[in-house]
Amino acid sequence: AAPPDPHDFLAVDDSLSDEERDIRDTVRDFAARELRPHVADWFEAGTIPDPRSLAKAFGDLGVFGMHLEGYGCAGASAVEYGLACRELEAVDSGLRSFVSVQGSLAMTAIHKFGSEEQKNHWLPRMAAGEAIGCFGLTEPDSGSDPGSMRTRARRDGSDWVLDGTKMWITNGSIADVAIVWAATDEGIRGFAVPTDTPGFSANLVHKKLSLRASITSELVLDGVRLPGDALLPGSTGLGAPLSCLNEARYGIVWGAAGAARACYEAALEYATTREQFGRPIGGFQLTQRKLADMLVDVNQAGLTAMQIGRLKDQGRCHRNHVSFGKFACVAAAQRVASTARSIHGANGITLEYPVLRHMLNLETVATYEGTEEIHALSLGQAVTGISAFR
Ligand code: TGC
Ligand code: FAD
Repeated sequence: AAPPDPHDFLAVDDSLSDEERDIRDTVRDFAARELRPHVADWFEAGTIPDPRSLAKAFGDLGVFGMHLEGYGCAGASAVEYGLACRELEAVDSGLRSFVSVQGSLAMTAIHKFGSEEQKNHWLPRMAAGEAIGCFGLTEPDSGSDPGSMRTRARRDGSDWVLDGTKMWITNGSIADVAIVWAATDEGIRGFAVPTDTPGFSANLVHKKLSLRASITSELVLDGVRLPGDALLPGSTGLGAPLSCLNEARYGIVWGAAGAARACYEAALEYATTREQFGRPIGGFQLTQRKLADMLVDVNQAGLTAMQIGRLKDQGRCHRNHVSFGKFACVAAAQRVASTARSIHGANGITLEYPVLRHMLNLETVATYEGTEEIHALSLGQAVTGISAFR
């Protein structure tokens, strides 16, 4: 047998079909051309300077809602969508987040629970990147326990009136439509809220040290009056938003594998070119141990993502598989990013190299879409049958 390729040690990508390989390469080329040259500046600036153009570019690339069928969406397989997330997050978690929130959260909510009119109105424009969506579940006092939300929607004649505050909402300040989850007399329901509705406002979150190439906002709903048809009719109960989260968490499984790979690649390159004591630092036993540890984490994360993707394409992916992947791959990526940063010495703390940027971003990735602890408890429940939550 041929010796393993240091860049795909377990030859995971050998199992890709021609179509899957094409999507991987198309997104990888786009990311190398359009994203990687700018992302350190965006991170330093703490924003995406021209999010409308970026949305249009993602729309042209075909990654918004690419796993959805119809309404201008590509109808791609789960593995194809995963590969796109992997290649985007290899550049920056914030860029994968942009795609996750648009496609896996906002568009998925409309696709799963919206009326035919809502789907026709929003999805083609969102797929094309001409309209931007956000997904408001978290509140200042309601994060891991979204069932405790205080945002209320009450009926007033045929209208609905929404009051409350959502917090930490990706793309909230630039969205055309906010998918807002609110408690009603009938339980938790979802609403498609056009962001120009009177009473709706969004405030940027400043001073983030993580996910800086991403826009994060507070949403304020102050007597927002909506016509009856703003309700997503199929959304009933907390299971509705949680089922959208499964889709975004699935993308994170792959994305984290991408961030891990990018940090390992950077460390391997650095270790073989940086010299101290008259030899490459990659020749020292301690550095080789670090590279071996990273190699294992990167390949195990890649395999985990691929297996969960194959299960999903076979219709066999349970939400506990997704929790397994989010828990395992994000933790692996955090270990790899931290080790990669150490191999880079002082250079590792700058934005000239990607490693600390990834390491900081991964703090968010470990927090959103269910914290590490929440997924650990979901796995504990899955194997014991006992819930530790309540
Ligand atoms: P629990 O009683 O367990 O469940 C309530 C109902 O929901 C159902 N369910 C799910 N359905 C689909 N998928 C899932 N993953 C589901 N988990 C639960 C469940 O069967 C039940 O249905 P029914 O019909 O019996 O009523 O609910 P709980 O209140 O005890 O909470 C469970 C817990 C803690 C696992 C859940 O609340 C949770 O996942 N918390 C974490 C919250 C979270 O992940 N928030 C993310 C906000 S969005 C975000 O972060 C976007 S960042 C995106 C980016 O930028 O990439
Ligand atoms: P808390 O729930 O208060 O948790 C604090 C700590 O307590 C954590 O360590 C947690 O694991 C632990 N904890 C809580 N409950 C338990 C328990 N039962 N057992 C053990 N430990 C526990 N939300 C959206 O709705 N839409 C978005 O677009 C979005 N984008 C985000 C973007 C960024 C940059 C960030 C940072 C967050 C975003 N979020 C978004 C919010 C995110 O989903 C929440 O931050 C996350 O769900 C955790 O909630 P919390 O921050 O309130 O932490």
